[in-house]
Amino acid sequence: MAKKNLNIGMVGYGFMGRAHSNAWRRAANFFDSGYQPVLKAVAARDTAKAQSFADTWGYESVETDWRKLVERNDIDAIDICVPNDLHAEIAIAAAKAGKMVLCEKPLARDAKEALPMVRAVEKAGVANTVWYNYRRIPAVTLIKQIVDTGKLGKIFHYRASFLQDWTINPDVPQGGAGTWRLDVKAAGSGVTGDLLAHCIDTAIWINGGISRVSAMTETFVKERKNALTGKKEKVGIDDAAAVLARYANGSLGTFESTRYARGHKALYTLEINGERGSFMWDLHDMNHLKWFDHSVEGRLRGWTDIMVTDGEHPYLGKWWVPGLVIGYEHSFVHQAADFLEGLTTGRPTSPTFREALETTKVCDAIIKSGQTEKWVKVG
Ligand code: SOE
Repeated sequence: MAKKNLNIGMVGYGFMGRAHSNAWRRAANFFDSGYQPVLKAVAARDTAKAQSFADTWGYESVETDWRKLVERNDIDAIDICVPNDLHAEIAIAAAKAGKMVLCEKPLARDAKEALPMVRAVEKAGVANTVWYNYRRIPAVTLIKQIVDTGKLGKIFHYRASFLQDWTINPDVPQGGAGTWRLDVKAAGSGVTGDLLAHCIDTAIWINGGISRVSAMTETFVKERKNALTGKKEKVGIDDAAAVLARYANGSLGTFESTRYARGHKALYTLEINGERGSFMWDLHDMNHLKWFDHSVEGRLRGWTDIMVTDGEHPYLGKWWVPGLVIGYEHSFVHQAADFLEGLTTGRPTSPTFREALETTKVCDAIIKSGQTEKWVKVG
């Protein structure tokens, strides 16, 4: 069957621009669908850097204004890889122009900003998704598949944390290309929108909706130099967050994220405990999954270490042979591949903008609870 071209217009060329470009390049090599992604154009303000990015990744052309990209007739999908404060304007313009929209996480700085984005893609009837990539690590997808079968029985707990240590030094600036995540105007929030959002997305996907939260948040470094102006400014982001949560299914959640856990670079861990079994997983050992099955005979019962590389495991049948591992970048390839499959079958690619709005609502509730020191209802 002849494949249709899917012409991608990438906005941004940073860390995520590379992760997404790599995903588009590889998805159709490893996964079947009716579409062939074509890296048509990249938009960024700095022409020289955009051109060098285009040359490295094989984009056919360069625009210095994302608006030009959105107007182009030869672009089918806009992929947004710029700081959070630009997501809404670009996504809404792209949807209005009839383009499919893929947006890097979090959807927006808060739910108020995200809601018009949801409405815009729904009104335009265009395919849309938010890149919450960790769901698509095979071990994590496997947890979802098994929980969905009911094998764990009643769920009591779902806990997750995402720990880093890169902002402990007070000389790290806020604002600017590499450090916009520390500037509340650009990012919307700190670790809550940047790291905890990943944990919340996966939690909702596996264990269902979160109804209430109680959070403790802290900003350890109160002032930082702005990388653009050179002036010291008050820091508006949360550096750390610890959260208690109640799920709609009656289970309890605990979440933690910080950029002040010395020694941890990107330690995402999650655990789910049910009546009949539990799963434990962490990103530093991402191809392994710990499984406890209480139905096993008492003498042999214990934590099992599953190496998730078999052809029967999610996505792995498309890669190498059992025992050969995959990495971080594959989670993005899987998301691109799922999007292409969604276009082929007509099924939306989760999380859609509407689904990702739920995560943003939980993040908003966490920030509000941290500020008020009270339980906050989500939404
Ligand atoms: C921040 O350091 C960051 O790059 C996040 O922005 C990503 O979403 C996360 O996956 C890794 O950490």
